Amino acid sequence: MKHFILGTDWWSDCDDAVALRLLLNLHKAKKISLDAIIVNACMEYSAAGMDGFLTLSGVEIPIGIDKEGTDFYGKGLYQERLAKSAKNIKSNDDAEDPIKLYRRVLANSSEKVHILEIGFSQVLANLLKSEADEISPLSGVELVREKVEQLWIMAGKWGFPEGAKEHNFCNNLRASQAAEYLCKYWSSPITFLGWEIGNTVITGTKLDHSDFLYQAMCDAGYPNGRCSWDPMLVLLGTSGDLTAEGYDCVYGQARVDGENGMNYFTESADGKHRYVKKVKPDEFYVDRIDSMINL
Ligand SMILES: [Ca+2]
Repeated sequence: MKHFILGTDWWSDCDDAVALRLLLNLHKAKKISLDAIIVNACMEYSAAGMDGFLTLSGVEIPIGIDKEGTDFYGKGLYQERLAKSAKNIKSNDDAEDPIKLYRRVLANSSEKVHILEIGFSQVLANLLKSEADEISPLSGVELVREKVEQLWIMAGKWGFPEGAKEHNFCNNLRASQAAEYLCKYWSSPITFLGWEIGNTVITGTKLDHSDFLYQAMCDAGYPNGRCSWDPMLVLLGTSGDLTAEGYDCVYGQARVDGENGMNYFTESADGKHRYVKKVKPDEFYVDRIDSMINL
């Protein structure tokens, strides 16, 4: 069984919640193992809201949070209601340090782990910068090289020769600088799923109105479904089969300008990075996701 760690901004948009539902359904069906969740943006109810979502879903998974991640543009709208259902975590102080949690899960894993990232890049960049400690004698770069099979990340806009800007890379200077560092120094293969992939794929329209995921989407301001950037990334990463999931890809080297968040891509057949392109009509991805997110 493949093992995964999820990084999420769990912030202003609810496609993270749709993605988490899909991932938890796979976890509960024992098709994958979700070993930790790292929240990389932070407002009062972030960690408790995540714990509430997990509690309502009937699972317990370690949660880490970057408590310094308070400076992103936007605000969380659906976390406060979810926090009322929290069982283990009542405030952000009850959640684990995100770097220690990453290091512990990676160090203790007997096989390589996949990382799914559907938020900002600063925790992953800080993981790379981490030094040997009581958890592992390996540095962050070494730990990622030895224990991470692949990073799957929803970020960037790809296929634009002059470069492009996307939220997860350019929300603020910290996000942009971290993304630049990640593209330069991340030591496993990276698959990017860009803004252009999920923007026209609207999911969540068939949820039962008594479902707490539907309530979260309403709280976020999207009662009629939402773009599927994050659930598409989670589905692709957990499957790992690009052809079966309706994608082609381009290999090369991604780069982000840390000053402004612009992303660029240099194609090369032996590149460690790749971005995906859709080869099916949007209805294909809509039907796949909507069939996998019921409670
Ligand atoms: Ca997100």
